[in-house]
Amino acid sequence: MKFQLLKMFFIVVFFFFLATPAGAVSYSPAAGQEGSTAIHMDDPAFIGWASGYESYEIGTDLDDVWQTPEYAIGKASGTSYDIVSLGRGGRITMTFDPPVENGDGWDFAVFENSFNDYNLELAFVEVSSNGIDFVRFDNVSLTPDPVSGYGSLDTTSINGFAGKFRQGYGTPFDLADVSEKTEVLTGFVDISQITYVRIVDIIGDGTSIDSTSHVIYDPYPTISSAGFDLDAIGVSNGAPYPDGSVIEEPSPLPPEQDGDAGLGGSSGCFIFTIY
Ligand SMILES: [Ca+2]
Ligand SMILES: [Ca+2]
Ligand SMILES: [Ca+2]
Repeated sequence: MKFQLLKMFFIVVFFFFLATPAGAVSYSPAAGQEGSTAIHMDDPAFIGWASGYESYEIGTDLDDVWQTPEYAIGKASGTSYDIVSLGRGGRITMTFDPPVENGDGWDFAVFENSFNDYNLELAFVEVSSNGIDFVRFDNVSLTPDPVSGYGSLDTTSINGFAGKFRQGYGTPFDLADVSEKTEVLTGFVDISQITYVRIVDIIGDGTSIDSTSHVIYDPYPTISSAGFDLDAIGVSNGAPYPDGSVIEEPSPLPPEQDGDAGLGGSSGCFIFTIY
């Protein structure tokens, strides 16, 4: 009898853990799905687009045909070709005249050219009001394993990166999310007049980490147009997220690896690992 009770107890415990997966964190799903924060390029909230660029630093594995930064100026095209590729590990700084302002809600949205909802190339997003001091949006990647060049990402496992959604749909960013960063609090970055947005390609082979020290995976290796493909950056200066969208940021679990990678979790405090 005692043994039966014990057995029952362990069965209950087993199913409890089965029903409560360790990584029960879910971010905005793909464009078109319920709860998605994806913003369509024809959304009336857009009042302007990037007006220029500077500091186009080309990464590796990038053919000449994809190296035209002018394709990222102006309205999003939603196509595969009206883009500038960054190359593996490349970056570009887009400029804004007039500046992007921190209004109520999301303030700008970044468009990539992915032709589906899962073969997604990711980039860090950084903003500046003087072109010298940049602050990066916090980001989370809970993708558990390396992803091949034609592999898939789960949109609900990534947050705070450009490139979350397929072509024609922008990933929105709210400048209020960086309002507590040191660069902003000390006045080096003024989120009421952002004139530079820098897009930094993430090399998804396991060498990049997110704000909470998780390893970031994205399709790797890719060739000829490697890296993030920027179609456009649209400006709203504050607009509501789509009805019913999931905008609160769930607290990710700290990374499972041990060691000295840094502090994580929901503290908002993190340490960059120097390689
Ligand atoms: Ca805002
Ligand atoms: Ca690419
Ligand atoms: Ca474009």
